[in-house]
Amino acid sequence: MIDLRSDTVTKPTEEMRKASYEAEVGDDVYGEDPTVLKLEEAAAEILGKEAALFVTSGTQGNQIAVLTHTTPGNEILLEEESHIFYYESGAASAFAGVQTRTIKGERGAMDPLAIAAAIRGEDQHFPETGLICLENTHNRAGGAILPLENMKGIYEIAQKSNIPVHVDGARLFNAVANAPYSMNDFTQYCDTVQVCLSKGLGAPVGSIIAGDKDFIKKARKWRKRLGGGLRQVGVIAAPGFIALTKMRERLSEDHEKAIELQAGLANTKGLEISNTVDTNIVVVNVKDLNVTSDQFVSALKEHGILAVTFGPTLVRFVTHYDVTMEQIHEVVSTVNKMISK
Ligand code: TLP
Repeated sequence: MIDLRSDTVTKPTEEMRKASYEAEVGDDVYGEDPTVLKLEEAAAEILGKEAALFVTSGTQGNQIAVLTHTTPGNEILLEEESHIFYYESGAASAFAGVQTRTIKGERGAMDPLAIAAAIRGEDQHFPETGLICLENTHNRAGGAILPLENMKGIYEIAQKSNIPVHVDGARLFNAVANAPYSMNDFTQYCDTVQVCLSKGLGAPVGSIIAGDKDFIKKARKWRKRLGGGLRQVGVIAAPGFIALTKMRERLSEDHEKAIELQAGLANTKGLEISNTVDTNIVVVNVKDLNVTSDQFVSALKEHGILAVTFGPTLVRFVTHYDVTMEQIHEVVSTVNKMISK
């Protein structure tokens, strides 16, 4: 099987497995796991924030951020197809008791003026706007990189109203790899950020949230409340450290594979590429084949290729460390044969 369902499917490298075996560990709830402390310190530095916290997943990191920044009854602003709104099982309302207000984006980017208009004024009828969430790269916008200017515009508006900005940066390293900007360029325009170690970076488990010391102190308590205070967790922080320090440089290879896949599939009769490929995601529209995305995904599976549905006629392919350029070529030729049958 060639698995292009997500960049979450990568298996830990030999070096990661070895690091896990050899990791120095301690009880992290007591703050005594040296491997976790090393990871958190390195992450804070790389993300340009005062402090960082190792959490179990991207979803947990985002939800801890929502919980830490808001109080029940607040309203949070987020893009209408953002992961926090679309794919986190309603967690923000279930846990934080906040109301979500979505704003339509253009390739994932919300207009700062729309944000300004959505911020609530002083009125007893209104909820308070407690948080603005951005997503970079934007998953459902096909891995689109949020322009730095857009982040800046939103952050300036947020600051004027004293509203924190959280970035779901599950794939922010992909943005850095393909944009003429550094990590700090991006993270200067947010108060807190979540990055996944277990996507393009290849770690088996884990995410990082980062922000100022006060935020991380409160976030640590929310992590504990959610049952995310782990013990000798250096065994998973060790592969996370390798992901963070050694796997960022190669993300552009995944982007090259995505461009190659897009070019190959664009030449396939009946398929239409529905996104501009900025990073490692290719979204294909199969409507001209008169099939649904479910039917197309099932047919792909019979031919040894895994992808996911992304809408009634949309199919998502994600490139990653565990798929080679040769396999990308194989996918293109298999899809061509499959369609021309
Ligand atoms: N995304 C997954 C699925 O949940 C859809 C995927 O295969 O793309 N933020 C963003 C932008 C994400 O894409 C994801 C995962 C998360 C957060 C959540 O991360 P995990 O899966 O670690 O909870």
